[in-house]
Amino acid sequence: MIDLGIIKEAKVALSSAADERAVAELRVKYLGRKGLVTAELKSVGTLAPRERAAAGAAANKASAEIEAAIAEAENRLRLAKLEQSTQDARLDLTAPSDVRIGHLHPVGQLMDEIVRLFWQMGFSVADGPEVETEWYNFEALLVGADHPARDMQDTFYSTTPGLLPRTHTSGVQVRYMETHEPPIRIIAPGKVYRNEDEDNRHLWMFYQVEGLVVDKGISMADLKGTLLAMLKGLLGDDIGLRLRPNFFPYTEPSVEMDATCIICRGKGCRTCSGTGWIELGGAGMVHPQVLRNVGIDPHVYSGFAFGFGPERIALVKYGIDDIRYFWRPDLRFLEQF
Ligand code: FA5
Repeated sequence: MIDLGIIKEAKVALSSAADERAVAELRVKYLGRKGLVTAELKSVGTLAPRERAAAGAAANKASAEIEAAIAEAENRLRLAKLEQSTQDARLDLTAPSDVRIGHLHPVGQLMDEIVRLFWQMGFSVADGPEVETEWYNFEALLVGADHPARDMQDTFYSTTPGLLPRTHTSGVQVRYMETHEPPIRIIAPGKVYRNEDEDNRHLWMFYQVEGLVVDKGISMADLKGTLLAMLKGLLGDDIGLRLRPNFFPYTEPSVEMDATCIICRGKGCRTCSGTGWIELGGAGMVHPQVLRNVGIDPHVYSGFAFGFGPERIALVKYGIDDIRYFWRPDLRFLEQF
């Protein structure tokens, strides 16, 4: 008959086994081919018949209990291993690191400044789709398919008829007026796309900020005051501003706004093509027909609109001579802002 002390001894040894190897050795010692319990099982056959049943049952019980103790030991070791690996993988927030902290892109910083400035003047921000319909990009702004003004902006066309990457943000004016009653006072910042050859002042993808004010009694003086407030707020009081007559089909009269070239201080250089001025945007009084098209009575309401390029303002603000720097992934440039 098996000595019950063997079970006890095996359980104690298994409960303190330090690793998988120790458990495997204990399995061999008790349950292996020449193991202590195996020997007892084998010896059952040599016993007197009346002793065999009890001795066999005792040896089987010992085998099952030691098997269970082995499984328990293996489980305990597996959990300890898992615990250790999660400890090892824990993130040490105090460990020294050479991670470089990023910041907003210079054009993004300027956009935030522009939005804040207009917010202070009571404007809210409107949005429109970058893939625009020809209707909102052109027709609703009185630029029909055969209108010569289609050539004013080099357009990318898409393979889907009637849709294009917008060439300017002016379509947002129409979208907004269709769904809102005057008084209206919004800006609409966003990306625009033109089929342009890039040079030091031209990009094929750039930002514009559209502005629109519609109310009773709005005049050219309000437009001029708003543009001057914006440019002085962004560029400082010593920047010279020039408004000169221009043409846009959707504004009448129309103006172009220029700022003194900061590189040459008005003397004329490569950046300003020798003129001393940098074109920042276009503007004008909203054409009465544009108002009529969206159901606003031009006898009751009038409005002004403008659209300018923040990258061009950034050129003047930071004294940079090439607009292409902004969208090149060159950290030596971008880290300066
Ligand atoms: C327009 O896009 C008109 N929609 C502006 C407008 C709005 C007029 C509302 C009247 C009423 P223009 O094509 O001139 O106009 O572009 C406006 C400004 O976008 C330019 O003055 C310039 O600042 C910027 N811009 C134009 N083309 C580029 C370009 N290729 N790269 C960078 N900036 C550009």
